[in-house]
This record gives sequence, C-alpha cells and structure tokens, in this order.
Amino acid sequence: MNKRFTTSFLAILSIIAAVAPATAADAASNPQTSKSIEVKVDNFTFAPETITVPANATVTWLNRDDVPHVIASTDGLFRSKALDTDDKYAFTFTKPGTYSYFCAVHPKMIGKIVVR
Ligand SMILES: [Cu+2]
Repeated sequence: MNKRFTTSFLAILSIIAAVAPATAADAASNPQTSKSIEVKVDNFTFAPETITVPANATVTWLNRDDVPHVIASTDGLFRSKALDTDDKYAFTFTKPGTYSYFCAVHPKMIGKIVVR
C-alpha cells in the first residue's frame, strides 16, 4: 500500500515536472508568437527595444510618455503621426527582415523589429 502510494505520488510528480516547464515556456513565448505585439514608449525608450515577431504580426506602439513621439522606420517603410500620451500606432509586418526605427522627434530613441 505504502509503496503503491509512493509510486503514484512519484508518477504525479513526474507529470507535473513534465508539464510545468512547457507551460512556463508557452507563457514566456506567447507575447512573441502572438500576432499582436505591443511596444511601450516610456521614459524616452522603446520597450522592448528589439523584438522578434512572426511574419504578418501587427506591432502596436503605445506612448506612455507625457511628450509626443513619432515612430519612424529608418528606411521610410512606416511613420506614425505625432503620438500624444496614450496614443497608439500600429503597423503590420508582412515580410521577414530586420526593421530599424526611431523617434523622429528624438532620434536617439531607437528600436528594432525582427520579422521571421
Ligand atoms: Cu520621441
């Protein structure tokens, strides 16, 4: 009886051990596999500064600063209007590649979208 209990207990433990890491990995990768990704513009930085997304993902920038920012692609692919506090700008990346961008008002603010 005692041994049987121990065996089932160990079986349950190994199931938990097998499932738990997968669940944690799913949760961690979800923001990146999801088709809608948010980049926060806060304290004059893009967070995350570099993000990898799948093709056809839509990236939404949300301005959390008290000053306006303009999201501008380095190669001119996209450019937002001036985003006031809590304004959003969204762009859908259809082709794989590396897309650098910056804030047209504060060119030292830079970020990168990597599309796989
Ligand atoms: Cu700015």
